[in-house]
Amino acid sequence: MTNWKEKVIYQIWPRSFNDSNGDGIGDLVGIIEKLDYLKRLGIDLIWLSPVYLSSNKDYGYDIDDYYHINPEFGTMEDFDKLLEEAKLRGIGIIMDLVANHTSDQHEWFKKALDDPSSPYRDYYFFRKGKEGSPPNNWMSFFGGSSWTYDAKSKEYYLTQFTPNQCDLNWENVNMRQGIYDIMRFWLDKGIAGFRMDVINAISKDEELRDKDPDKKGLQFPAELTLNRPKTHTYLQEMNREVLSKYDCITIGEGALAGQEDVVRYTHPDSKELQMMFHFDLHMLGCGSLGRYDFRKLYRWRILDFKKVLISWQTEMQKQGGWIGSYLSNHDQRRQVSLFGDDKKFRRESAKALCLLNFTLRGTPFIYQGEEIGMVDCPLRQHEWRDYEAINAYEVLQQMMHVPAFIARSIIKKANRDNARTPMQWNAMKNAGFTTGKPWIKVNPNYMQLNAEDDEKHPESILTFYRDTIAFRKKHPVLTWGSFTSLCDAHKKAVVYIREDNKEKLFVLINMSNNHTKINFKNTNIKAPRLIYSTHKEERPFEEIMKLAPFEGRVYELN
Ligand code: ISL
Ligand code: CA
Repeated sequence: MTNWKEKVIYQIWPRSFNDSNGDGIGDLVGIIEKLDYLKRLGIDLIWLSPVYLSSNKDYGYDIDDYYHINPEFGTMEDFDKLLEEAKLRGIGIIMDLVANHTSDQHEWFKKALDDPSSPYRDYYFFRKGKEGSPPNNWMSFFGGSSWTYDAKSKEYYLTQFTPNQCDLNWENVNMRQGIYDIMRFWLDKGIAGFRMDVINAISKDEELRDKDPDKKGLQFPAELTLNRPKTHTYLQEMNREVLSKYDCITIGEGALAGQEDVVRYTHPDSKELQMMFHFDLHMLGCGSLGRYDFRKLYRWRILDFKKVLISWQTEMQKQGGWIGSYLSNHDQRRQVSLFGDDKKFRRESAKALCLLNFTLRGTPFIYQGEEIGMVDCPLRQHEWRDYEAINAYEVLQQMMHVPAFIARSIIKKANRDNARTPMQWNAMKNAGFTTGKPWIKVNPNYMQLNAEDDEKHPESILTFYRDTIAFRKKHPVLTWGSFTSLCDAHKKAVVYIREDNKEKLFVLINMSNNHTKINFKNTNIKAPRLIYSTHKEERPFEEIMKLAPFEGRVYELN
């Protein structure tokens, strides 16, 4: 069996990766064209955000048919070719399994809607309303009610994301078998495994009770819809019936999953999943309702970031859990803009964040464009494409009475589109992404910020990613070794030791845009040897260590 934990994974959000036929939309042939680029980078696996037939209200996460490729992306032949070409280069393909919901155009849902007595009705959650209102007070992930009304049957159905993403009822055994069939179909084709979309949301409170019934208005029902006990039962069944029959990787997306939850999902004894993403680093600065919760948006400090990071590292190690380690993806702002400095220290901070992600305990993920230090692309209102952003603009004004100009500025900052603008390949028109009209704006900074330039420069961010991937692979201690945090109270730098019985590596990363000092007098850290760093100048160890803005170093301890 493959040891998937030691792999390096690159996420492709296909729509914005590379367009091969000039229609302005990235596609599978476009990905094939870039496989050599990915091979040079040194990654092992590609996680492909959904490429199935989709209604595209949530760009691929609202699936009409799991057995067909979205024609905008190509054909099943293109997919098979991608799989084969990737394999020739030693790269595996991870598919996105969206099993919490289907789109309202999926045949299951169409049958369910057409005929209330159809067996498919129970594949979803159809309920009568309460006094002219939805069945309960649940608020959707994207704002507004979680229920969508069907005028024909006068019933509501549960839609926890967009109104066309209909939540599946995992209580229904035939539905579950239907999902397992889909999984077998793709695994039999030879894919490497699945990233599972909001997999911790598949079981809901049996009675679909109101959240905090005494409170007025909609409430986000976290405890009633996330990490429910039965989620584990279903995942164990899925593992028994499907996953255990294949040598495949499994990564769950744990929307708002806590440490105890992630341990249960990923502990080998649970026989559920191998690894899980958590959201806690990205929730920093957000209100409890997420990125657009303007009432509680706050400024976070490096110490807050460290606290979350260290606690996850230590707890997963102590309790035997395993995370997918990531700083950005298609749902989050660009990591340099969010955690680093996208102006003066763009290069330095991109490298520092890379070094951090690749020296932690957990399996590292890279999101397309991260490896060249892409930054948020501020978009004007008519350039927004994401449903969540467009909807939140209305919700903020109508339900929360925020003036339009403030709503706009909140959206502009946190919009998922920030990280969905096209990959910047070169300095040619549209950053070399397409010869046609791109479906979403290209960040105008592509003349100075693109992969082709970075490939030429030994000091570039891209070169640093390559070197860092190679560095991680050369030092298995970075995957398997223990994690011990030092200098917890230091306000700027993250400092830790990774150790196994062969090696002891000492990592220091300045997370700030200021110079900083760390005092190692009176510690037993003496004369370690520098083996890797973000800054190329010779940096001997000193008892009072001085780090430049976003400087990171790795020493070997005796
Ligand atoms: O981005 C978010 C909202 O601000 C997250 O809460 C997000 O909805 C959550 O991470 C679940 O994400 C996944 O499922 C969604 C889809 O829109 C995201 O792109 C996907 O990663 C629904 O399928
Ligand atoms: Ca195309």
